[in-house]
Amino acid sequence: MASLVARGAFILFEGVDRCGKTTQSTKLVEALKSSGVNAELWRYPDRTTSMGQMINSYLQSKTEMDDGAIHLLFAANRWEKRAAMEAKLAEGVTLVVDRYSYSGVAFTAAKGIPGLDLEWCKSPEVGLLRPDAVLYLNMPVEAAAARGGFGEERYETSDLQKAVRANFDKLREDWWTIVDATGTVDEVHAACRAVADDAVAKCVAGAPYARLWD
Ligand code: NYM
Repeated sequence: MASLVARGAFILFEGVDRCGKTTQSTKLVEALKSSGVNAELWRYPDRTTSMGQMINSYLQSKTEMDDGAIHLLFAANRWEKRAAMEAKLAEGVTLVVDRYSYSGVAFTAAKGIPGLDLEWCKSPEVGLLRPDAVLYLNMPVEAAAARGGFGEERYETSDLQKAVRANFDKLREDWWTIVDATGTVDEVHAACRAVADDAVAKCVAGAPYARLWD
């Protein structure tokens, strides 16, 4: 049985490319810290590890890789950080995370490779720590693309992003918070801050850990 312990909160940002995740996650960490919450910003893929460097090289189209193999590598990049993540939370550090397993599933399944459907994509993620709160920055792909266009990396095309968005719609769970990401930076931040404060308070009061996809 999961024990009730005071711990940090795991707060996750998800959404299509260019929806504002990096701006909002950075701003949220600054805001939490300035109100005395011990918080850190993490992101996936974590490109600093040797697996992360392989992922980085794939995303930059410097290497090719089988679609199933790169999917498992993205998942393995979360597994290799799992113990460190859990240790941080147990120390009372709140982790604001920019992308996680939901991106992993939404992106690979968007490729439409026979056999690599949502269920297949979820399986290597099962058992990873489940976030305490998901802030899904909801933005139509056209609005995201209008923010300066997609970049040079693999996956940064409107068609793929539309399929990713449709997959996020299928993955959404009722405990997620859907934030209208078309608002101003401050409006979006205020919505995210309220959810984060609530998650932090619940975890300080003692909250069990949950696992994907329970
Ligand atoms: N991505 C990200 C995946 O395909 N699978 C994953 O598990 C994760 C975490 O990598 N286009 C994709 C989504 C992005 C790209 O992310 C890199 P970012 O946030 O642009 O660094």
